[in-house]
Amino acid sequence: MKYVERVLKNLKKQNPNEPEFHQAATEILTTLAPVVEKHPEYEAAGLLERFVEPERVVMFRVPWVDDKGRVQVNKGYRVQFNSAIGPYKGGLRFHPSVNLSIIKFLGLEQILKNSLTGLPIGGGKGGSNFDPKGKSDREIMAFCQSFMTELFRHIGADTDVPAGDIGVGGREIGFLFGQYKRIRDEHVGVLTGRGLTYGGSLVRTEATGYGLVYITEEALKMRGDSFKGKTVVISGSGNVAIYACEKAQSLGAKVVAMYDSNGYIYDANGIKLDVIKDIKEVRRARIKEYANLVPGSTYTEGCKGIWTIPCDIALPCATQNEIDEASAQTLVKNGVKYVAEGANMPSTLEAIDVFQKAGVVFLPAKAANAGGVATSALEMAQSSGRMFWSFEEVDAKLKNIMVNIYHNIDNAAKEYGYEGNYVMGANIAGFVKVATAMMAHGIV
Ligand code: NDP
Ligand code: 2IT
Repeated sequence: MKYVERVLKNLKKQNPNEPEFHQAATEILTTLAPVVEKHPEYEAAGLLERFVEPERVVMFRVPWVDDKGRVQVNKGYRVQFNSAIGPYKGGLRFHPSVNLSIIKFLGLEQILKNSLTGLPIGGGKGGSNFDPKGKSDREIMAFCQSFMTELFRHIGADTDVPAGDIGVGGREIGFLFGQYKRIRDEHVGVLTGRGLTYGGSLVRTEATGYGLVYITEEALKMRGDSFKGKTVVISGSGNVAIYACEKAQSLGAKVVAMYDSNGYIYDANGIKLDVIKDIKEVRRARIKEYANLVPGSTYTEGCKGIWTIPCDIALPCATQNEIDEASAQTLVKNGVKYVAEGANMPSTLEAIDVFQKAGVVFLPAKAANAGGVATSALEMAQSSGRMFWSFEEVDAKLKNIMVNIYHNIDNAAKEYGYEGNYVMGANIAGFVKVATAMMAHGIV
């Protein structure tokens, strides 16, 4: 049996009941076969076995008291996956669906994503099955303080630097940072996505969505095309979706649909983003309200239908496995030309296959959404240097990073004989740097 197949088989056997982790590992390992064939020393060094095993997994109890005085208990996780090229770096997700499999898939992806940014950051991810929906600010604070009361001993500005993800935005990072600072008595860059008054970076809020559009713009440009006049469908209406919409609109695209976990809105005239921002960022309400506020728009219960809306460009920006094989087929039938993943692993393996066979330009998450973590690394650089860069400066660096990622994955795909296959290109380009560092470190 070939090396990658053996490692994958063992991984499934040793980590049963972790379907998301299996899915991410399958996608990654199957594309690395040509690399490990070229480098037999990797197998001799057990490199892949080490690559798929987290360096450390921390799981802990998070007790807190709700507004009715009842004790609640959640599960907390931090997976410190790989520190070969830098301190562990990756977001925290607060969502009721969170479990070890989901945090491990996100952590594995994060290793290669962070490598692609070209910056010195290793891979990690964490979170909790805590559901922030409907909670008061005091309940959010109580939960975040309890979460950090355990997490603080495992993280540090040069050890592990968490950030936001689903359910974790500026408010949560503020509470988490406040508690870390209180316990450790250190005002350091231990979290990114901090507020601008306490060490945060300009553009971090916009970075993932803007970066997604920058890399897609480069892919369009290399084909003599642009966002101008394109019809775009964006799933989700959170941090990534909102700023992807903002940048796509500024480049002349028409975004016609978005959703939250209850259903989607369709606005043939182009989505009014100020209305979405007010509903989602200010009032933390449901997207359904958009249809009452904007004449001519419609709301449909359920998420999946969004992929039946014809578009030139689809930007899935909500969650894993939101595009299955049937949705991919519908998108292709309706003429989609570009799919760029803002969310992590939003397309199933079968959906990716449909896009690639149909010749759709498919930009996988670890390349397409790397702008968020790249700007986190820029925040870390500013913290270390005790500096504060202008919006224009950070935005220009972000754009440059995304353009470089596009060409790196394009070149890696070509070098290995898979031109235009950006899943291959991203996995290979991301892996080679990590593998080289791991080899240099010996068996650790
Ligand atoms: P937010 O919490 O800000 O927004 C998440 C959005 O996705 C909301 O609209 C939410 O709807 C929707 N959503 C979440 N879970 C589901 C679900 N199970 N079914 C349907 N809709 C769902 O998160 P972000 O925008 O930060 O993250 C979105 C995606 O982007 C995630 O996959 C994340 O891992 C990825 N990502 C985020 C980065 C960042 O910097 N924030 C960086 C790189 C990737 P509702 O409000 O109803 O729950
Ligand atoms: O998936 C991701 O890359 C993120 N949620 C951002 C991580 C970070 O450390 O900024």
